[in-house]
Amino acid sequence: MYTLGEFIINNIDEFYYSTESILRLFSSIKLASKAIHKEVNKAGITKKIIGSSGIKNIHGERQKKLDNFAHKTFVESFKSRNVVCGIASEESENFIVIKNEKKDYYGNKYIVLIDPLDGSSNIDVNVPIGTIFSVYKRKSSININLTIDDFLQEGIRQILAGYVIYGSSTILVYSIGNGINGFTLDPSIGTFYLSHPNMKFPKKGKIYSINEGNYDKFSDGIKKFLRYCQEEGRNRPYTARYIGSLVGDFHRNIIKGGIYIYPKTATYPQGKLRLLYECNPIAFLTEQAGGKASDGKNRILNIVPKMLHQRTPFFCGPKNIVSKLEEFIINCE
Ligand code: AHM
Ligand code: MG
Repeated sequence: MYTLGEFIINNIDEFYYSTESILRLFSSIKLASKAIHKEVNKAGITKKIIGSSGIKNIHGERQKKLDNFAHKTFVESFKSRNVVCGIASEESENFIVIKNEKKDYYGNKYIVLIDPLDGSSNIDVNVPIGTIFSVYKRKSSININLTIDDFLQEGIRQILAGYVIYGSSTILVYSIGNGINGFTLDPSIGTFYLSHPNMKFPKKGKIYSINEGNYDKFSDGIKKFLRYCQEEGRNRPYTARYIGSLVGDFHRNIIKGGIYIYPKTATYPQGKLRLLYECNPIAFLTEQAGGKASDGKNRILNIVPKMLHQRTPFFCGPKNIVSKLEEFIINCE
């Protein structure tokens, strides 16, 4: 059974960029996710980590202690490995610049965008939560200051994307653009082992995942699509499953076959989810797993971002179901 480290080394030729860089990037991701795993697993027995931090984040949402812990842990972990020059996080209004103290050859060429703790509303109730990460090569030259343009890159330019789900077990799923693979943490020795090789969306998905409590706020296209999911038909009705954390819903849907839907609503006219650190990495994984990710009309990975915390409607899952949803949206305009 491969460990994550062995798997990376055995597949290193498929990483277009330097070997040293990917090892440093993964060293940061593994360490931070194990620290979060540890905190999540003792959340029930210590008040230190559950509940609100007492402050609101930049989106006006009440920040949980674990959001804050996860943000700080990832930032520190990337900082100490001299591979990343800038981090944008859901929990920070502006991007964070990281200086390469050692000024070594590897020279911190990479940009990380991260949702450190996705599904915050599930923290206190022992339901799966996750971390989502996305990595790019910086656009600007290494000798000048980072700019916002280094972060506003189309999703298609991601060189590494993935998530960690903290559920009944902790699983890290990633892609460097040659398929996607999942690794389960053995907490007794702190090692991730390959458990989900070459993950692909099943062709015949039967699940739809949406917050139907917002039904009255959906467009006619979405309402008609939901009706379609619920009708008798070929491979239908579908079944509804919604956790309320993108990572948890996506992880189930890729294994069992299903579509995740977060459309525009009256409350969120641009959609709720963030393009850069939620939708793009999940869209990258979706495509690598043979699926499709769309904002209803456009491929998510082709959207040119204008703002760090930009929102978008988001639909991802097996190609045929996502295409069907797009038909309903376009026909109802
Ligand atoms: P978060 O990153 O602040 O936790 O929020 C993002 C989450 C997604 O993971 C999830 O699918 C969605 O927001 C749930 O929203 P809602 O409660 O409106 O259904
Ligand atoms: Mg999130």
